[in-house]
Amino acid sequence: MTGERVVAERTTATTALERALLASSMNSGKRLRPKLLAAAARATGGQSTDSKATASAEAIELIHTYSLIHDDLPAMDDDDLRRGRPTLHVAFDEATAILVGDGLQAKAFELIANDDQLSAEQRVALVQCLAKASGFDGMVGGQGLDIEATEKELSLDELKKIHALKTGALITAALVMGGIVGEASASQIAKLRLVGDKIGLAFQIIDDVIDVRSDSATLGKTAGKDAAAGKTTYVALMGLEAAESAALELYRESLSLIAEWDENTDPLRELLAKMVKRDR
Ligand code: GRG
Repeated sequence: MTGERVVAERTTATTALERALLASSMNSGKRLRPKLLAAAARATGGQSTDSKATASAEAIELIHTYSLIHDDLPAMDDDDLRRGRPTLHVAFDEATAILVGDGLQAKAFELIANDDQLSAEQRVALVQCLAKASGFDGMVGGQGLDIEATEKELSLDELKKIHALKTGALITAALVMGGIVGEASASQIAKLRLVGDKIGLAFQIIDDVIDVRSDSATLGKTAGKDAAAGKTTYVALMGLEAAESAALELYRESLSLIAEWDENTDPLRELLAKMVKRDR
């Protein structure tokens, strides 16, 4: 899905930047955020909304992909393996990786602004939601706190705050954006936001669990990285089993928020389950 359209706009990848863009889009990512967005659009707008979700779904995956490319840079997490392949700055170089990330971010907002399947009001609301969730009040803010917290002992509340911003904000945005596409009511949007907050936290806790339990080949990224880098994790604070139970409890709470919603919500329910029952 994502990236192919961005790449297809270019007939040939002639420059290093275009080749790196192509490489960044051909990956084994789980496409979780676009799937969540599409599922929330279906849950609130029914099947007829499916095609309307395409551009916003692509846009949020572009933001996520940019964040991973920049997170892997030597100045941040300094990693050489992502989605089972060498990270972009290793395969190409740092300048190219920075530029691909910058370009993907701008492209995300262009896709939404140009989406003629949606009203002007919907496009503005989507841009507002995605910009807030990915910027200083969301993912970028969380990444900043995370960098500051390295080698410091954090409390559970401090850890939750970092992850609510760094990981959770974009997951919540995916659900709210789906609601905007599906023309959800204010009360449905409020529920989607709560579902996102709970499942975003559960997703991050499970990330810490599988980081300990799994290996680099299964994860497609370096296993055990956070603990080795002196970062506080849920597993370190709570223990493996308690962390897993906490994630499952958050998952159940998220499901109960949408228990009364009709069968158009089934794809969303299935996705929420996959977010906590996973090995990569
Ligand atoms: C560089 C501004 C900036 C932010 C980086 C996303 C992020 C913030 C850092 C990634 C570090 C990390 C491993 C966070 C844990 C949760 C997470 C976002 C995992 C990656 O998401 P998945 O599992 O990845 O959906 P795929 O590859 O499947 O798309």
